[in-house]
Amino acid sequence: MKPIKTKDKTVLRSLGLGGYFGGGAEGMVDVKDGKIVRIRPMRYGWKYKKEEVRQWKMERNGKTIEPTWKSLPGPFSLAYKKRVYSPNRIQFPMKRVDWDPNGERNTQNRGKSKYVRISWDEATKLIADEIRRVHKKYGYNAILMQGDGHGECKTINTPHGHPGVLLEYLGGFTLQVRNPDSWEGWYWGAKHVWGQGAQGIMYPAANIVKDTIEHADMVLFWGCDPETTPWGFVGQFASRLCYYFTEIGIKQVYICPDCNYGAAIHADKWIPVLPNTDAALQLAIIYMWLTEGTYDKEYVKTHTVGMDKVADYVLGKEDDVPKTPEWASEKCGVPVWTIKALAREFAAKTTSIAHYFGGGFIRGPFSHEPARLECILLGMQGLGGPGVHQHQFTYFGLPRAEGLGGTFFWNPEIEERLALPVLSAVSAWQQQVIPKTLIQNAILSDEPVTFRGTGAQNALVHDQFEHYVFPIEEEKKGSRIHMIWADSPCRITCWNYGHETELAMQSPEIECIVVQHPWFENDCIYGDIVLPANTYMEVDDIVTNIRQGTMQPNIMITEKAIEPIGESKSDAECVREVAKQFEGMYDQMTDGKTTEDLQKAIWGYMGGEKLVSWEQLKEKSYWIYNTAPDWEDDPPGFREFYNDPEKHKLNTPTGKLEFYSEALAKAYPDDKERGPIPRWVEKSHNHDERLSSHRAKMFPLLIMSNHGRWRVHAQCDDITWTRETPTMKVTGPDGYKYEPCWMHPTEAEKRGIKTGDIVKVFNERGIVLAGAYVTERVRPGVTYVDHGARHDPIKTGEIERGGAINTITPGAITSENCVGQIGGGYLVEVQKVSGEEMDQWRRDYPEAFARKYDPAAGLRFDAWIVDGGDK
Ligand SMILES: Nc1nc2c(c(=O)[nH]1)N[C@H]1C(S)=C(S)[C@@H](COP(=O)(O)OP(=O)(O)OC[C@H]3O[C@@H](n4cnc5c(=O)[nH]c(N)nc54)[C@H](O)[C@@H]3O)O[C@H]1N2
Ligand SMILES: Nc1nc2c(c(=O)[nH]1)N[C@H]1C(S)=C(S)[C@@H](COP(=O)(O)OP(=O)(O)OC[C@H]3O[C@@H](n4cnc5c(=O)[nH]c(N)nc54)[C@H](O)[C@@H]3O)O[C@H]1N2
Ligand SMILES: [Mo]
Repeated sequence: MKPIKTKDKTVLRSLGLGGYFGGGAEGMVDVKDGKIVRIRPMRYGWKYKKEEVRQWKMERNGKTIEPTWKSLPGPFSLAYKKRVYSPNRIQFPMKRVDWDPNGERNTQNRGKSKYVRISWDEATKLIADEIRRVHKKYGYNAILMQGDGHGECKTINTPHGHPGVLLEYLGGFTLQVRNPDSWEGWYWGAKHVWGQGAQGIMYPAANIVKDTIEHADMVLFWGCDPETTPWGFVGQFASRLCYYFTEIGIKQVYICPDCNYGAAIHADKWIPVLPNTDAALQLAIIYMWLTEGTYDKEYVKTHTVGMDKVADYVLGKEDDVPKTPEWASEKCGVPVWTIKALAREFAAKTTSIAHYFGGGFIRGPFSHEPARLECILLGMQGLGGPGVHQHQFTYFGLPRAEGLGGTFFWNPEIEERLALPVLSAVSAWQQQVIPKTLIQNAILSDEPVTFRGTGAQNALVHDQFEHYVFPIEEEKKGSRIHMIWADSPCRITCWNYGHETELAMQSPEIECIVVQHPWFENDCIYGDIVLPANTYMEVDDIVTNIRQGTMQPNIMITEKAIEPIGESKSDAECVREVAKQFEGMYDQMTDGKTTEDLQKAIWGYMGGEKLVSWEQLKEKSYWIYNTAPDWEDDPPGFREFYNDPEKHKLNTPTGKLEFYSEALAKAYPDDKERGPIPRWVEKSHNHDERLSSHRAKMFPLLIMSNHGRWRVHAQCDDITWTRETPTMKVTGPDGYKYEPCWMHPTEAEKRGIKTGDIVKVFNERGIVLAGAYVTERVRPGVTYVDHGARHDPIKTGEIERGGAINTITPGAITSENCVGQIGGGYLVEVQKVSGEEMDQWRRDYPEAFARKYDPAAGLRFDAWIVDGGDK
């Protein structure tokens, strides 16, 4: 009997969704009859034998850990065909039905009115005409390019930023600078203590995994879920590492408001803390160490500055308030005896702290304070010594690969030669810039917007001392925003105060909004002209799976799996089509290079020729890097500084760990939120978000907003398989799949709420509907809704049905001189939505409830098209 043919071909993919920094979570995609039939983990041995690749191994107590010979992608990666074939895919170019560039633009109807299909020709002509008009009337800085964000791990067809390449050739544009959203606290805080690393995390971080395995007794997972967030970019190796920690006897303590997925499996102890109160807990630990004398006094003397000032504050000499465990317990909700036990255990055991990035711990109001306090905690216990590190867990710290320099994207020469958007949000700098957290202010406020520091992700620390203003002077072609071109349209569901963003998008000042996107979701519904972009499955490309958390760094030539869906084109092609409308621009954009030319060039920049021939790479379609033979010689983390702080200075003004920052004291003497030493800030003119506030009488719960286990931010909210999971969506009595809102049984009972009820989460900034999920896995005093659920407005700027919780996050930045955003740790109330209230909304906003909706995948693309698009 002939075997059944289950596939015509298999192609490789990076299934990570981190975007252009290089991929991970590799997989194999099987295609039959032009359709993706399944996605499997990658077998690294597909075309190579294990002996051909040099691998690393680590050992303690005779037990070993090494990379697996099969990739470990997360569930949404393996389910990604559902995303490719989502009913939510944009099939053709469109125009908003009541947007007329020669007549009424009806900007107030953005987010409400539907769309009509237009041809590629018409769409590109409309866009080019608008660019010319806006340039003539206001100048090129009147166009804002929103091109940052994560996304599929393509390189040539990379998501985000292609429009910037064209706009730059046409004169320039206003750059939306992406604030360091993943790292707010580290960036605005820790950088001033240990100086190192662009984003402010501990860096260098070579070999800290090995050093921790060999020397640590305990790891504190402080705002860290190794069973969830490693999935988004690199896959599940972190999980293996945690099991291994247990096997070799490393104690794992989880400090977080929820018993998160990592805690549920690996924790020896879970310490449920209230959101954004970690600073109180940390100060009490310092208090215990100071009063019991249990810290490394010699190290503090030789490696740090400012311990005396911190001690004065902690012991109450500065403000008459000793930061005792009793003081802290009231604020952070952790029992006094637990604080004491944690402080003593931390001092007695060789301890590292692990984050993936840090969660709400470093993304709340004043997040620079807990971040700086962590540097002090580690500093007081001999940071850099054996087993004492900060882990950005598995992100950095695995063994070095041979021949792997930087990534292709970090080479500044490439940008020009290949005309690719090289980290557009980071390095394609423009004269006029506006931080992403301040876009609404830039549009809605009549006053110029001023800010200290841009928040650019790889900016050096001096940027935080610069004074900026938007718009820049008229002589320098400064202008307010009158047109937006967005290829990462999820500001509403991922950034600060989304309801205000909705209103900004409806401003008559914004005469034209162009969006290009594979899926019709989130901010797309505020666009005037829509271009259909396609997915990684539909293009030829090359990808470098070399993130530091990748256990088998490799590079892949990736052949397209399927033909483009509908009339979609790649992000690069979308922009090139518009370029055709400008004399000579198409040729300038492509420079006559084919995809293979670009693949070859990128491989060349990666140092390819020295590693493997182009012919072999093409034939096998992937290459696995060897572990560097001398990887064990890399000093772990801050070891050199630990050994000799005079010879190996840190990148701070004094070269030491600056518990007290003279630079901050001088630049911002009146800053009550980020002073020269980290403090507990109860409230400020920016944020009044503590349970002690009078606002807490109305909004008595602190909200936590994590990164979705079943999504990557706004991505993958429409995957039918994962939507069946009760922690991904809660099916309401009306059949709509609501975003889960976690509550402790005691809090739910007080409010008469049961699992499955439709609830509203609200504060002064608006209402978000959700589905109640009652569980003891979250502590009392807290409610928890992930960020990133798909925006489905009932009333623009006020009521949200899809669960996009960021519509009600604070609009205010991290603190006065830090343009970071707030993700969690603010006040809300949760109430059950009565049938009456729902009926009233149905009567008041019938069009919002009439949209075509498929519970399995959510809102459909055709919900937004006049006559469902069949014309
Ligand atoms: N409440 C709260 N909010 C948060 C956070 C939090 O912890 N809590 N975390 C913050 C953090 S750390 C981050 S990184 C941000 C995430 O914010 P983003 O990085 O902006 O979010 P993503 O949804 O990953 O991706 C951006 C958009 O790109 C789209 N996209 C994907 N692939 C492609 C492509 O090939 N082409 C085009 N044109 N588009 C594509 C996606 O569908 C999505 O709309 O959210 C921040 N917001
Ligand atoms: N599946 C999945 N993977 C992802 C992403 C995704 O969206 N989905 N996003 C990617 C991106 S861009 C980033 S930046 C990283 C983010 O990675 P992280 O920053 O690690 O992710 P979070 O989910 O925000 O937070 C981690 C944990 O912090 C805890 N936490 C929340 N608030 C507090 C608090 O106030 N105090 C303390 N002590 N703990 C708190 C929660 O238990 C939460 O599980 O993940 C990446 N990977
Ligand atoms: Mo992030």
